[in-house]
Amino acid sequence: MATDTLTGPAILGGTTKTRVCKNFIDGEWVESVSGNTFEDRNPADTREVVAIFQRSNKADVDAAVDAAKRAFAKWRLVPAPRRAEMVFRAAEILIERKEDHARDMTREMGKVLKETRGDVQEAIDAAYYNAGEGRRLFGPTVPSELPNKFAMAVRQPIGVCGMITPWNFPMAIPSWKLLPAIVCGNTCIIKPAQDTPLSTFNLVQALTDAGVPKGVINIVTGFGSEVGTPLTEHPTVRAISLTGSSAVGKIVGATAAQSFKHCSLELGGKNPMIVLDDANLELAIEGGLWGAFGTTGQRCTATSRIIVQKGVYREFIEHFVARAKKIKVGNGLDETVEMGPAVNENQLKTDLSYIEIAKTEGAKMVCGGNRLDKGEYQHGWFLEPTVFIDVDPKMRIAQEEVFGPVVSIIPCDDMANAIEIANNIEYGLSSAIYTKDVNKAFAAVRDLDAGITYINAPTIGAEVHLPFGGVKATGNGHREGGIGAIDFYTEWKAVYVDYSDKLQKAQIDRPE
Ligand code: UN1
Repeated sequence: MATDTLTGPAILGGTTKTRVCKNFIDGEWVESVSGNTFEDRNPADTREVVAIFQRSNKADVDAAVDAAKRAFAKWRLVPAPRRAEMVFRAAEILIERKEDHARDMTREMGKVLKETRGDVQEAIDAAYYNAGEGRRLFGPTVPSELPNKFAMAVRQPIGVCGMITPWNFPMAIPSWKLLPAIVCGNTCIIKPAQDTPLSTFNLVQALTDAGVPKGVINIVTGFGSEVGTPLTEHPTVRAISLTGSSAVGKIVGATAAQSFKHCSLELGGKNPMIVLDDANLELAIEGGLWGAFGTTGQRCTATSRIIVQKGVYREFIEHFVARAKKIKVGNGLDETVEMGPAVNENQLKTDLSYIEIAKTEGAKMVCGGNRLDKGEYQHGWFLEPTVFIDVDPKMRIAQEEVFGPVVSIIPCDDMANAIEIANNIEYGLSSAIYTKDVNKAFAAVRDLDAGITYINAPTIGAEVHLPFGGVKATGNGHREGGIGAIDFYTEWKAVYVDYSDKLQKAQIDRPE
């Protein structure tokens, strides 16, 4: 395969040559200071190099931060509605390029085309939502306790922000971070996951084509220790937003605290779906299959525990397993395929090791469990949809995040027992309950210890205008999406205007 050096990623039209994508710093496509690169390979067929990216280090991060700092001086003064108009235009551009970007994404991370179209759509949704926020950015105006005095609070940008994003939603998650950040007047450096930088390039290209000026968004590609660490340590960077594992979140949080950065951590999940005896069983089965095996189980929100009440337990398993066995696994570019590969060899190894752990613990495997590596599968990282039943909630397979197409089915006695099992876990991102009883549904909303609860729908499928995030080891109290992101990317400034023409003393000048 011939290799060509492009000034930027070829975003439209096919090319037979391997793309070489440079870093994007100060509006220019530049090579890494070290000159080193790495390959982005297709997990469905590792013979294909999707693109080559710069293997960057601290020197590249420093250059990007300098550019972002210079750009901030001007960008913060652009009126927010004008900044937002650029984001709106980017949404329109992404609509035109949706199919190309979805295909790039399927090639770089494996999920099926329907889902990668959904990922691009999520970025479009985020763009429309945040474009609207440019005309709001509301703050409170309150009566002063003193006469002839005006009191209000305004939102101000923070400054230079760093984003570290994962491979599972390679355009949606960068959009959740970049779009509110720039509408609020910040400038950014993004380090996309090394498995999926191309989708971030495609998003940033749309924003650049929509008029976002140079230096406002910079991309530095590479590995966590070489790019993520210097970005998190850099004193000029005032906010860090990470979506990743809880283990990495602990390190990023501790590092960011050293220079008092705003820090938003969106971490792991072990999301429960409860099925009560009175549930619409067909709906619950369909939802469970989508929640567990959609995106090859590689969502923070994936349904990884299905807690089923005893009265319907056997029937649920019988139909769920029969359907799971029929899921068509393969290359996501084939429209008939329902589940793509694991993103890379390491993830596949993790999945397989958890399958072994579960077997050793005594969980009963009734579906899947094997790597697929023959015939059409021989060049990819494919795994069968895997189901364990009769799982004890204390087993590691029921406690730890796998991030693969592996689901544990756990029996429960009643609603109280189901909630106890659901909550007795380190994480708290998403949760779901299937029941026709409105009283039980609302009690579950109150009692499930998670940032998201679905009634009669699986644990996946959050929309961009509501808060996204979780409790306990899933995060540190911030939310993405909706107004939560605006809160994260702004600093409040309280403003008092005294028009009395005399010194007035708050808390002291009071009528007796
Ligand atoms: C993630 O898995 O990190 O709610 C994000 C969902 C998607 C986003 C998932 N809209 O499943």
